[in-house]
Amino acid sequence: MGFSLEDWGWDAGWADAFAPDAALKLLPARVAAQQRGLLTVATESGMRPARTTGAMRHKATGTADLPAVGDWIACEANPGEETLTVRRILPRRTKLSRKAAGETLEEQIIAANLDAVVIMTALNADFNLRRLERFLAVVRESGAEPIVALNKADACAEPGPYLGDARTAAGDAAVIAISAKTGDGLAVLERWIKPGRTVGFVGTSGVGKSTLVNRLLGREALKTKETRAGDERGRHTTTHRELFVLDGGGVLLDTPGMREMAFWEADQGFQESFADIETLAEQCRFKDCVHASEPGCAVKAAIESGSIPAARLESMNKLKKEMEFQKRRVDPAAAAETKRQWKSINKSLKKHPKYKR
Ligand SMILES: Nc1nc2c(ncn2[C@@H]2O[C@H](COP(=O)(O)OP(=O)(O)OP(=O)(O)O)[C@@H](O)[C@H]2O)c(=O)[nH]1
Ligand SMILES: [Mg+2]
Ligand SMILES: [Zn+2]
Repeated sequence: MGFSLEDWGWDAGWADAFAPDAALKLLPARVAAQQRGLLTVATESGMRPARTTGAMRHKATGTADLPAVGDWIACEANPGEETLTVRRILPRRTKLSRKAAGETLEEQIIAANLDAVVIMTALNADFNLRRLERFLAVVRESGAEPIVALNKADACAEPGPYLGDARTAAGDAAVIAISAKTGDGLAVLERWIKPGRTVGFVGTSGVGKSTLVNRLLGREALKTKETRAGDERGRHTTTHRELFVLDGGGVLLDTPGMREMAFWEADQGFQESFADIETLAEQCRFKDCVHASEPGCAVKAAIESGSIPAARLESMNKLKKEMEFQKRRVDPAAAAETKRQWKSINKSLKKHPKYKR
């Protein structure tokens, strides 16, 4: 098999970004996999191991300053050694992040430089609209295009209602029903998979991400495993993130199942995700309407008429609260500002004669 960086998504833009590193005789590479501290990177001369320096790790203020899967990096070759040393990360075009699981307040980069992200759920007990909304906001925030794929259509008697709900939540993002098992719907998905583009697959364990990546690759590159009978839960079969190059062009990223997609930063992605409600809110009588019990609330009216599901406003409020909580923890200035805003919202609400709680 021939090997070229173009297969891995290298283009004129990356070459420009790399120009200062080229002058220093560094080598361009893309992080294809990461297992603990060790990176596997694609270079002009094939796959090689790479590591960061102690100095780079010491200077890093968080994981965002260290290479992640999908990153383009500038490396130094060490005479007589296979392992490269990472010198610089080229500025990222997109960055898919979440808050690391658990109590720690740390950003976890899932992947860098994805052009599109397929949010997968299965058409069974795994389907969860709230989770889907959260994934959509996070993917939008990353800068990559979200696509919602409802997998296992072959095993679902009535996909219609799922599709309807998913379309309401997805807004302008594409929603498709597919079967990684039979191949149904994959032709549509292939619209996003093109030479020079990188597409990631995310979703909870057992939805069929690795089965789908195998099918698209046309070989069994990844292990897959049956879900538990009864609740359809997966067994966390995939344990690391890895990029794969397709014969026909395009790069795919398989990821381990993620149940949690806690926000790191998602202002922009959040607004895009709830654009329908945000637009309606412009017609509310009060500029600061929180769509609770204010008179002249256009959002409440839309809910009563059935054009917006009540659950959608609920999840919007819930996600907003979580996002603001997260922001306050990370940024004290934002904390003060949110407090000031809510104070004035509450004040104007209380001044209104019809306000009652
Ligand atoms: N009926 C049906 N089963 C599928 C389909 N896609 C995947 N499966 C099955 O679902 C199970 C889980 O598939 P995996 O590909 O391992 O799931 P995964 O999302 O990679 O799971 P993790 O690696 O744990 O995150 C396997 O038994 C697959 O054969 C499909 O379209 N239809
Ligand atoms: Mg898997
Ligand atoms: Zn309102």
